[in-house]
Amino acid sequence: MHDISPTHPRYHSLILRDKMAKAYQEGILADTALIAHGRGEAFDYILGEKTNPPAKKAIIVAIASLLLAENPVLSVNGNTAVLAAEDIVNLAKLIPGARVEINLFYRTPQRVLKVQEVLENAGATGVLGKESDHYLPLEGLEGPRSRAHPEGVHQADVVLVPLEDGDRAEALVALGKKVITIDLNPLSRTAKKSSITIVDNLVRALPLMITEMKNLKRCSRGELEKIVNEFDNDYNLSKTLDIISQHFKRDERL
Ligand code: PTJ
Repeated sequence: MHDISPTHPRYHSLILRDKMAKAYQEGILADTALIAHGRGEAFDYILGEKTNPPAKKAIIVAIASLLLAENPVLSVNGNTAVLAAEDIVNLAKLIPGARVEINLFYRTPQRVLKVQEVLENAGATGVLGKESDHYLPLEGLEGPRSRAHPEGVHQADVVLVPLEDGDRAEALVALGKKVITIDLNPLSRTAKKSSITIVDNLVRALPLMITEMKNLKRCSRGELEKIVNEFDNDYNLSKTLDIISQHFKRDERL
């Protein structure tokens, strides 16, 4: 761990980088995880490193959908486990019937075990997608990416997939599932294909989802359904792109 002063202007970003670098050395993360993180950092920078109104809107809709779900599943990869294992566990505990499932893009038995350990150290119980677990293939996908636990993603009606790859997000939507993603890149295929896209850093979005869960738990099913039915993901994404273009216009005037 590098000695980073809390007064450094990029303190929070540097702390996350250190966390990721350490987790990579420990074998929790894939080789390309740090590249994915760097791409996220770049988008976060131009989004102002804050949760913008379209992301707040998507968070509310995501929570309403998770509360309405019959079989909600939170899907976890290496980056999500390293950056937000506790938030994932706490969120899962607040959603009736929610399961947590490990789904790795670069799947190896060693990494599955390490991600499982990270989740269990954060308090997770009954984690699905373990190396010894049964799985069923998801239609439209091949190889390890097609793995889905029979009691998890395979039978889920609503799936939260932070940092998902485009093919998988598309396949899950094609199977009729409501796919919620958290992705800092509003132009990614995942962002475009998902049902509800939260364009925000998952380290900010997940705590806000927990807060929103506590607020929306008081709503009736009818009120939750209204929130979900009124949402237009394409329109919401276009609002995020407006924020990015405003960001560059503002900088032009400097
Ligand atoms: O652990 P594994 O094997 O499942 O691998 C996970 C990664 C993330 C390495 C893998 O899925 C991958 O290569 O992802 P991509 O295709 O690089 O996509 C990552 C997306 O997540 C990019 O669009 C980034 O902008 C975005 N991103 C990165 N960090 C964050 C993020 N979005 C939200 N919060 C972040 N902290």
